[in-house]
Amino acid sequence: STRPDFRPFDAQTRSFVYGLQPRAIQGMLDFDYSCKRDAPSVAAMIYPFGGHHIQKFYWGTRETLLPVYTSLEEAVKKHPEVDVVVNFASSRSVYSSTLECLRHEQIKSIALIAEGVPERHAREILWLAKQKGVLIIGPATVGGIKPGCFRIGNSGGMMDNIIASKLYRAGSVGYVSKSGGMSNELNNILSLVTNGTYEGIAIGGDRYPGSTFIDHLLRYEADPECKMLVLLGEVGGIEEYRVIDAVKSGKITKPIVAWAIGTCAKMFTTEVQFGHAGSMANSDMETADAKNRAMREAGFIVPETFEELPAALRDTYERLVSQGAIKPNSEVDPPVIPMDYKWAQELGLIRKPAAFISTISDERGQELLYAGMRISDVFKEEIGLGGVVSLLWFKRRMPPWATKFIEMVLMLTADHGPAVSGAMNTIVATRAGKDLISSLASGLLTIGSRFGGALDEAASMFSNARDTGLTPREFVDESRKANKLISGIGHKIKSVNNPDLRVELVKEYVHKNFPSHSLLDYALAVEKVTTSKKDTLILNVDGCIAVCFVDLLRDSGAFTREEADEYIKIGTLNGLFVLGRSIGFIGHHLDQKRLRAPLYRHPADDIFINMADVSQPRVLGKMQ
Ligand code: Q5B
Repeated sequence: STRPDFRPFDAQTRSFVYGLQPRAIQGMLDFDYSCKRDAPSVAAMIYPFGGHHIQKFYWGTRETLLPVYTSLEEAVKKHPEVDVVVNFASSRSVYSSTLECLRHEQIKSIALIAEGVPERHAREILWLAKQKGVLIIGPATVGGIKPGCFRIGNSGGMMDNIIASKLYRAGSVGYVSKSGGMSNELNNILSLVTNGTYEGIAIGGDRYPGSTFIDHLLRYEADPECKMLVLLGEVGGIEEYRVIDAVKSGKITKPIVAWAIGTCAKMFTTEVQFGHAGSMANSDMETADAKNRAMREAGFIVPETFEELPAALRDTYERLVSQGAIKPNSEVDPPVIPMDYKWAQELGLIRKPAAFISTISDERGQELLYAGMRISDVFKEEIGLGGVVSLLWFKRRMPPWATKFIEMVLMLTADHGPAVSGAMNTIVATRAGKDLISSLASGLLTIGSRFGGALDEAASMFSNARDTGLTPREFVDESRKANKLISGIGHKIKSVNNPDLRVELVKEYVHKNFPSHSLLDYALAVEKVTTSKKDTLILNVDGCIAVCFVDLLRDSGAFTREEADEYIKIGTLNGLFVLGRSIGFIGHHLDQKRLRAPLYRHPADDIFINMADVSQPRVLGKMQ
């Protein structure tokens, strides 16, 4: 890099962000855009898990893509211009990831955001970085900001704060503090009483920061663009005294305004540990009062109270302007950065119609809700699978006899052997090597008007016939005249003489438990007519469940008549067979897998192949 050592960040600085931190990165890119940078300051993210991929970010009003690498190794090869790492690794992994950064010569500055880094690790990092001439900022810091150039992570706060503190363009004041929060306060004060921040670094509150006050103040001293220094120290430690020595020895000559926070510590009868790990006075000279006194004596500009700090800054700044040392630039407006949708919504500035409406379940709160019922109550009240179906399908709790009926239906329809269409398809798909979901779907897709999917039509045919006053015989005759099979009637193998016991069980349950079963009675009367013609034309399992469900919907007291009719109209009842039979199809899939069943090929002698009636293709035009 062509940057001088005292200026680690400029408008060309490019960085890696270690860790998946999309919000922080978006903040950095928004800052860059407000500074009118040519290119985003983040070149890539490093995230060892989840594979190499790309992520999308806003660049002003448009979007841009950033790569995510799984190793720093790969990232440095691809981006030789990057010399800064903003390391968001946790306290557990910050040590190893920082050592990895230090192995790459091109990395010249590393900001460590993690809090709670073991002091031993911090000291080792610090020692190694010194050997290699790498600047470490942190740990336990938001980082710092170089207005108009570069923002470390979340430094400077939200974009409205950045704009209000004019951080999109450089001022003349370089500051150093421990706390990120106080840095924001300084940015604000400096924008009000001076031409603003030139660079601000929060070194972090730990006892062993990677760089200290003096490191940054010496940089500012060397940087001709920085005209005035600010030191915001605090109770605890002796770092301020190193700055005092530098001022006394003439290493620092630029005007320096300073304040040590924590003067209130003397109001407590015992030693007080403030927010930062290092902010406790272990001797008299570590108190804020002693530091303020010593700094004042050394020629720093130190106000009497923190409240007077802005006035001291203003006086110093105005003096430098009047001396011609600072020549304030004319203000430029930053480009408008669109507000994030979520933020605007939180502020109540915008509204948007929802693309979906959903009314059956809600997982957003502390507890999952099924139609308003807490999942813990689902179990406390033992509503069973039938109760869950009644909540999620019908959005209400049905009486126990009705939810038990739903469970009975699911159990009865769970399987009917391997020979039925759906089971066959499942088995063939499984044997062709398909997975569980594909094999299940293959079976489910056979459910139709002839097999298993006759419930809805049976419900509507029988109820319409009965509601319009047709006698069972008239219904059968009219259907025949219309050339229409009655849904819910007929079975391939079951008959009057070989009754379907499933149907018998349903009838028995309904007779015993339902308040009324008028449509079942009607359907049984229809069955009498159809079986007198052919004994396989029984009320089959689909038909029996369907008519009983109509009785349930109409007479359980849980639905209005309109609601009951609506459920029949929108097609609800085939869902019972689909849900129940899924159990069996999954069973068939697992069975075939367990059996290691090979690919199935249907025997050719079982297929009558006859192409005698295939017409010859017509020849169009002349054949050569
Ligand atoms: N005829 C079920 O047909 C079947 C008639 C009818 C008036 C009818 C047929 C049918 C309606 C659909 C239905 C659900 C295809 C069935 C199920 C689940 C299952 C399956 C399992 C399980 C059977 C012979 C003569 C002909 C026809 C007349 C037939 N059905 N008349 N209304 N509904 N039913 N499906 O045996 O004069 O000789 O020409 O479509 O309810 O899927 O276990 O297998 O749990 O998995 O092949 O139980 O009834 O009879 O078509 O040769 O007809 O009866 O017009 O008269 P078949 P066909 P004709 S339960």
